[in-house]
Amino acid sequence: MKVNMRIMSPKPLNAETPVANLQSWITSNAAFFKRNQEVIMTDPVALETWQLSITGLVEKNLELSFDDILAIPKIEVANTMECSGNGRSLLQQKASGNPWTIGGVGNAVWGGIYLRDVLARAGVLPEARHVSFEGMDNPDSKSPTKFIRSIPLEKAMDSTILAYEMNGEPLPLEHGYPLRALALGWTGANCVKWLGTITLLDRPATGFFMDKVYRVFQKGEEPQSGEVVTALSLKSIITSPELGDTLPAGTVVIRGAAFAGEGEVTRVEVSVDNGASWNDALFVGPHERYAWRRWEYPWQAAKPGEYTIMARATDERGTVQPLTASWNVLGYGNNGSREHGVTITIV
Ligand SMILES: Nc1nc2c(c(=O)[nH]1)N[C@H]1C(S)=C(S)[C@@H](COP(=O)(O)O)O[C@H]1N2
Ligand SMILES: [Mo]
Repeated sequence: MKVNMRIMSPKPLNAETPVANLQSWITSNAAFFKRNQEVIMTDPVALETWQLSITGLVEKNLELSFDDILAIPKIEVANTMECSGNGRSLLQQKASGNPWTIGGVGNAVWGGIYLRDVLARAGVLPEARHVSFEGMDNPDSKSPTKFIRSIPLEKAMDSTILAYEMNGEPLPLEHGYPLRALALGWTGANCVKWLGTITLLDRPATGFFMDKVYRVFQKGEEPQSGEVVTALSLKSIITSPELGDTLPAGTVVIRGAAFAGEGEVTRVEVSVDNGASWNDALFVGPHERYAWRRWEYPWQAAKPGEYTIMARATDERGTVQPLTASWNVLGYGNNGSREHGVTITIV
């Protein structure tokens, strides 16, 4: 099937998945959103010469070849990855950055190894607290530094993988070939592509991609004073019908996906009356720890008119997705039900 990615910038490539390709549990590699900050790798590196360096606060520096990586027990895990800025253009108040609608998210089955298996080989020194990832892509005029991001050691040891496969295929070039970090349940910014170096640190990494962006802050505040973006926010998206659709009265099956980052989506409800009443949706398809859950709700649309459909997810702790998102300068984590409302006409 031909994929009509919605290109927001061709260079570096920033493109979101069209709604038509958000209908399945697995998002195909071709349709998966692409988000790049820098001059992206245009030629795959030769696997024979490729090396992964593990350095910093380790007992011994390691250089792993691709064969060394393949020799470590393989795991496969379904994980929904979302760009921190997904949904930004749907915010009431403008926020700067790529104008994502709902397609800056996708679900894939990733094949690779646990990061802890690599770290154990290098031997983590007791002072180490953070794990920094550096990509092999190079800065462009807007990004003064290489793409370097760190995550806390706890996350690195518990639920972070190094992926070399995406949906059963070698990791595609634009998704980080040959190896990327994947902090399960966390936003894309924590999932460094074209991984070249892992450094153990006693504090978070610094630099442009740690201090100036991927932080939640308000106007007049220093970016660095804001919280670092980590896990995905509890959220549901409506994938069918689509905004502006005109449908005949009768049964309209409303479909979507809901995710909770490190949490578990336990309930999804749908409202077609501006939030006055909510109806339970049914879950369909797989239910896996870090993956979104598909849901559907058969709505009996009896009366012609204009309707705005909203969905809201609840997690295992009883937290309910907010009706309205909380705004921040860079527009991260938009998970408002209202902002994600889909207005259609019944005739
Ligand atoms: N090396 C490198 N890794 C990166 C980026 C990048 O620009 N360079 N962008 C990050 C961001 S912000 C996101 S949302 C995801 C996007 O991954 P994808 O293009 O595979 O969907 O990659 C992350 N990892
Ligand atoms: Mo992102």
